[in-house]
Amino acid sequence: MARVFSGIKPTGSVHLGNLLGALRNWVVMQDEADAVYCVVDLHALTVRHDPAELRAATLSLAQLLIASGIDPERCTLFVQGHVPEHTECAWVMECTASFGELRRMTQFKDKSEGADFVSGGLFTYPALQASDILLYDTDQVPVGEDQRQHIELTRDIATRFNSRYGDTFVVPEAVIPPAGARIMDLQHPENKMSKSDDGAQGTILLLDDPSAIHKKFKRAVTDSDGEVRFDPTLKPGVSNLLSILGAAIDRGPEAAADGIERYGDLKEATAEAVIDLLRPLQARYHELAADPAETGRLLALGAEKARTVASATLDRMRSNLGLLPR
Ligand code: ATP
Ligand code: LTN
Repeated sequence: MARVFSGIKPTGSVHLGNLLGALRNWVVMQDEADAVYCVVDLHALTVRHDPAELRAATLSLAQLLIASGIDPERCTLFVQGHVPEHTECAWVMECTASFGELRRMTQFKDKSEGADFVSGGLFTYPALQASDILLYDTDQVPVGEDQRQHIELTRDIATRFNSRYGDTFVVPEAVIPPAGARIMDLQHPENKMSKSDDGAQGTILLLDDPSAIHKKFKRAVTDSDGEVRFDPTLKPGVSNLLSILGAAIDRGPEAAADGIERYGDLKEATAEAVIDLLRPLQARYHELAADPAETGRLLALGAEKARTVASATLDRMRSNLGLLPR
């Protein structure tokens, strides 16, 4: 069975784009592959953060993943900081990547430009990400388009390491969903729905209550021609609503338009479908949130499973590198 690995950062609130574009796919993959999913808390340290917020966001993200259908029994779900092999391997990844490769990463350029403090960790971030992936003999990495460059670098690091020190790592592939899997902002349908616009009217958060969801859809930007039709280029706002409605009721965006003639009805139908989609998820989340010790137990089991795989890869890596056995 193919090994799948993906990670999500505990920064900002999880939104409908994350669910429809990534998490739903993670849920499907846990039955089709040997799936390993990680809340990458160490990656959240590359920029200034508030410790209490990080602690709460890490726990809450793990609970949201479980509430979305990620089942710790059917996959491995863990927190990056619980598996020290990641940081040990990351040093070797840093020594295998070149300065020039790390400097060319567009995420580093975007996040460092104009920032008043740029940490060394922001620069070496992709080396830690490579260690996340390579420690698990990963075949496939489901990610968004924005992560393509980091996965390419991971492949280059694995290939270089293997040719210098002998076959050690599996060279992974990125699995990027088709363009249709991009959910756009309800107020600015030319931009993707994003965590960075936390609380904004254009972003539906997974924990929004029904009245907030109704309000946000009611105010969603459409256009002035009045025709309900799927055409992302000419009608980005209406098409985004149709994509969301279609995804929520498991139909294509064109089929979702069937029988809907007015924009008001489209917004209402989409809001209702999203509320129905999120209702069981929110109920499960609130149950889990009431018992943090249970989530802690599940994450500890996940970390144990993860360590078994990661430590075997690390031993292989250490031995091939010429480090004395310990
Ligand atoms: P930020 O807004 O801070 O860039 P993000 O919302 O993109 O964050 P990530 O943690 O980078 O969130 O991404 C988690 C996963 O969700 C990734 O696989 C990403 O491709 C996917 N994703 C994020 N936004 C969308 C969206 N609008 N539509 C579809 N998938 C999305
Ligand atoms: N950099 C990714 C998060 C991430 C990740 C990973 C994704 C960290 N480690 C390993 C896939 C595999 C992001 O910003 N979305």
